Amino acid sequence: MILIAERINGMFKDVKQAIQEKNRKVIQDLANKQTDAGASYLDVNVGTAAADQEGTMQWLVETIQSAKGGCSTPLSLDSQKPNVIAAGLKVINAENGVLLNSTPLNKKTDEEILDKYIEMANQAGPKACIIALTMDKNGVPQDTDTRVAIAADIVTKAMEKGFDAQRLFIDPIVLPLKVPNAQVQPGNILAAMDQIRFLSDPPPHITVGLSNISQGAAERSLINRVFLAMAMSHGLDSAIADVLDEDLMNVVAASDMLMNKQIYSDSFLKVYKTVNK
Ligand code: THG
Repeated sequence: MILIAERINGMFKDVKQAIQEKNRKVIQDLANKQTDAGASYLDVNVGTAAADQEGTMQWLVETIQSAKGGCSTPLSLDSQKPNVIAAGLKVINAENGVLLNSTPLNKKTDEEILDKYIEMANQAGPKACIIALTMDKNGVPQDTDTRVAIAADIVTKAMEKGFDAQRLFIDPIVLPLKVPNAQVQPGNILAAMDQIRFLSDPPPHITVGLSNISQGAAERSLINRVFLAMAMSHGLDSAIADVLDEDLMNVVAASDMLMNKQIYSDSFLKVYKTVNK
């Protein structure tokens, strides 16, 4: 499972405050803690903390990279603005890879946005990957078929540009459950995953913003981890998630084992932690 750690996001109060006060320690502690917990990537999202999003993205990237011990966990630059991603890429060390998160297929104000992300990924090196949302100029689809149709257009566009599907993460977009009429969405998303995994061979990766599903809800961790287990059986091989939630990480380990991705042993939880360090 490719885990993208969610905590360095200006949406969180402590991170927002750290950005405003230029408090490097808060950010560096989160980078180190999430790395120790087994993160494959650290998501970096400036949120709404500062007017200067480009400068904030650069400050976050530089702060993380200069963490004690030199944090070398690859970053996931998270913005729907190509200029903010480009700013981050200017100062990043992408040797170990980088994720460009997250572009829609197209936007009313930017028909070519996916092309721009593909171009930036190509410039960032052969290990650079993209997370593309099943979203277009009409917004976020609510049904299975539109999600799959947009995913197909994303895969087609990548192929036309010679961008390997294995460098592509498709995100069918998880919305909060606690919204009127939203309870049909998890089922629609799972059904979309069943089709997205067969759009190409080898297939694109499939990822989601897992914590979206429980925003505003009770029993958040329980909802997150049950949906994660369900989604993993429908082809999810990546998630932007709270890697500091140990119960969630145990579900990842057990699901990988049940999906035959990790060999069974009585100590499979311990082994998973060691292997993914
Ligand atoms: N897809 C992709 N990228 C994404 C998302 C996605 N990036 C951002 C987001 N969605 C995933 N990350 C988070 C991070 C935090 C929360 C949800 C998703 C979250 N935050 C608390 C809240 O809103 O209740 C913050 C509260 C606090 O300050 O503690 O739930 O879908 N590609």
